[in-house]
Amino acid sequence: MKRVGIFSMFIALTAGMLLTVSCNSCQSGKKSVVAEVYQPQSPAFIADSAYRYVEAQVAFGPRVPGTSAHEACGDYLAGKLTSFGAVVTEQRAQVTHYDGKDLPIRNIIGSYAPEKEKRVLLFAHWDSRPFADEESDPMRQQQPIAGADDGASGVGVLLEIARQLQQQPLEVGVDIIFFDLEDWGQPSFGQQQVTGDWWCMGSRYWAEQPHVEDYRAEYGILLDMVGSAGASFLKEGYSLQYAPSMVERVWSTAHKMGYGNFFPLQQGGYITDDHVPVNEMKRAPSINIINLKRDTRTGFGPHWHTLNDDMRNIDRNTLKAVGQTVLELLYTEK
Ligand code: AHN
Ligand code: ZN
Repeated sequence: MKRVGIFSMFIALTAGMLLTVSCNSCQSGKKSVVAEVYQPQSPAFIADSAYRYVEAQVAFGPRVPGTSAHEACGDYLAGKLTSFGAVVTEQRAQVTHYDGKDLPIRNIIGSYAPEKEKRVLLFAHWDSRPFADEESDPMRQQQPIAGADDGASGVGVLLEIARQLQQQPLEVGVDIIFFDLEDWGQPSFGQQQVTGDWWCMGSRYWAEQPHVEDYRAEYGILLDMVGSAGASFLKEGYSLQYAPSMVERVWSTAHKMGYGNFFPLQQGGYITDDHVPVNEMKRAPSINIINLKRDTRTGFGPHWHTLNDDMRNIDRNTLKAVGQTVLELLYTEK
């Protein structure tokens, strides 16, 4: 009797619990565990594909404006965008630089659905710095950098995004711009201070004379140094100033996707970069996803503007974190 009583009490309790559970889950589906897992909307960003696009650029040698390696790499990039179904426009111009050199600018633009009013702008610089001025040896300082991270990484991620856009078209229009002549700013070894600011020449040219009259985009995203292992994309100062809601969207998307380690919820410094002219000329409220460090002298990765900025720095996990986050943003755009 006693044992049966306990047993039937156990059955009754268990049944009651089951009932409660099933009733809870049918009445409030939003509270169930399954619904809390974020379901990505984007196709898979193939990091190895992006890696190969970085490698291909670096294989041309330093992409220093005015050199044949630069011109050949430009042809490669324009060809890639065309093969991925973008409408390609090139902007060519000349500027006379602080050292008296005439330097060419070649901005390479790939547009998806150019007829659409609502647009997103994605950009990176494709030139590489003509001198490794952060090297300590004065001889080494004079050599051009490979720019695997500084330049090629952002372009590589955008080429993989272009490939995805061809396979799965979006509702919104997209413009991918590879800006030239970003990285010929004042060398740190120069004794004399040169007058004027010589960073971001390609993006300044485009922001003043865009490829389409009165060009505007809903928002813009700059990728700069998005390839190295253990990168930390602190919230860059101008991005927070000009496009705070985009910073919020991108960082929260990264966290939902499981890439929170790469996107700390911390503010970084103000970086003169291609998003500044784009913001100043009101072409698009734009953010910069850039590897910023709190523990280095320069505030960037230790390989920054040195001869160490080569393929050894490039880590597929970092390319993936950035590429998948940006893709997710695009494919959740209404
Ligand atoms: C400054 O150091 C002020 N701007 C650096 C922007 C840059 C150079 N990004 C890559 N290379
Ligand atoms: Zn640089």
